[in-house]
This record gives sequence, C-alpha cells and structure tokens, in this order.
Amino acid sequence: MRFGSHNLDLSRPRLMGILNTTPDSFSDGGSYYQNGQLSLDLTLQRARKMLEEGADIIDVGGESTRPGARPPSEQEELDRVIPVVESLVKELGALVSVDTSSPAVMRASVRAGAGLINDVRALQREGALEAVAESGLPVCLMHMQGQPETMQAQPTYSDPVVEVIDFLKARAAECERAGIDRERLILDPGFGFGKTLAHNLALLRQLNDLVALGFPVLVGLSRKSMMDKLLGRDVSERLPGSLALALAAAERGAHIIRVHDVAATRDVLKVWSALDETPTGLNPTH
Ligand code: 7PJ
Repeated sequence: MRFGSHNLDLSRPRLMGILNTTPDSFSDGGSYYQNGQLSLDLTLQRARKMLEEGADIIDVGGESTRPGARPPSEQEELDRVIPVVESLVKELGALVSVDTSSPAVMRASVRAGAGLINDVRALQREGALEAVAESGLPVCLMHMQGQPETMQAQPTYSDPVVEVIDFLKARAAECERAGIDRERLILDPGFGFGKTLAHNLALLRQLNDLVALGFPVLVGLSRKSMMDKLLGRDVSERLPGSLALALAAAERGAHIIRVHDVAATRDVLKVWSALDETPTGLNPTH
C-alpha cells in the first residue's frame, strides 16, 4: 500500500509506534515535556528508538482521547503536532501517521510530509472528508460510540460486531462518494472507544469478520483498560497482556498493530510468523 512517498507491504502485520505529544494521554502523556514545554528532542529520540526497534509507522497524536479527556483547541493541536511531523519526516525519513480529527491539522500534516491520516472519528467532522480527499493520502477510519468525554459511561450494542462493521462500511461508502478511493482506506474497530470488556473481546474474537471486508485492518489494543478489567493491572504493567492481544489480532489477520512497546511486539510477531515460513539456512537436524 502506498503512503505518500513510502510503500508498505501489508502481507505481513506491520507495527505502528505511538508518539503522544499531549501532556495528558493515559500512557505516555507528558513524557516528552520539559519545564511544561513539549521537547522536540525528546519526541525525536523516542521516535528514533521505535524505528530502530522495528516500527514501520510513527503515529503522532496531539489530542488525548482517553475516556473523559477534553479536546484541545485547534491551535494547540497544530502547535504540538506539526513541528514533530516535520522533523520526523525531514530528520528521520519516517513514515508518519497523524492521529487527528481536525481538518486543519490534517491539511498542515499533509504539507509537513505525513503519509497517513488516522482519525478516531472516521472523518465525521465538518470538512474532514474534503481534507483527506484533497490530500491523496490513505486514511484510517475508526469506530467510536459516543465522544471521549462520555463514551465509557454506558456503551450499548445489540451486536457490537455487526454494528461496528456496518458503521465502518457506511463510512467507507461515504469516503468513496467524497472522492477517496477504496484503495486508500484502512478500517479499525476502535478497541476501548465506547466499549465494555465484553464488546472488546467480541470484536477481537471476530476480527476475521472485519478483515473479510477486504480493507486493511488496524488495531490499537496496547495498554488499554480492558487489561485492567482482566488482570487488575496498572498501565505500566500491561505489557504481557498487550502482547497476547497483539498476537490474537495478528492471528485473525490484522494488518497494522498500533503499540507503545515496539521491540517486544516485534519479537512476538517474528516468532509467530516463523511458523508459516520454510526455514532456509537452518540445519534440518536442529
Ligand atoms: C487508537 C487510536 C486506536 C486508532 C488511540 C490509546 C488511545 N487510533 N488512537 N486506533 N487509540 N486508529 O492509545 O489508548 O485504537 S488513543
């Protein structure tokens, strides 16, 4: 699949490394701040490390969408995200995705050299479809029930798998009508966005149903609160659980896995994918 000037073969699962430029994201929020200011050096260091560890895409976010979070102003988001995108592209030559719902941030990101737009609101904001249509870039459409401020209050579905798939199909059709080709679309069930543990597990269990639509599928499960419910673990202790979820998603055909812990996830996927490969250069007696 083409991502601006980058090409990515999605026949094996790819890793998207998370880089939050927010002061308040639930996991790495505020990590790259010095004296209350976002440090470009610290964000670059973190991105460089993720690329060395095997990240294929760096996802830059300037809005915390954790449950209960308040959206930043457009200017705040631009100020956080655009300098980071510019330097990741210029200095590291990275394939950069921008996690935003704002058409202004989308346009500025495209000018700064981003290769993918990642929208947790599936281009439902006024002007977002047009911004992506003009960009020529691929876009990830994610399902969310409700809004971050209130989405975990009481998520309800008659069938989460059917509803999520129907929503994503409808958004894909809307994109096509707006001039965004099918070949540019990536779909994401939106784990944790207006979903109970049971909803999240059903969506992961039946991820094949989403994969069967024929679009590349992206999943974000890393360190999410479903692990708290399953294990009673704090965010800093969710690596083993995250790896299990990443593997389950890969098994069911996910194409892009969005993670905080790139090196560990890479190892899991490498070992797992060895099962499908004919070993070459290995001593057959070993
Ligand atoms: C996701 C995301 C996700 C996509 C976040 C977090 C919250 N974008 N942005 N999918 N999650 N496409 O990392 O826990 O699941 S922010």
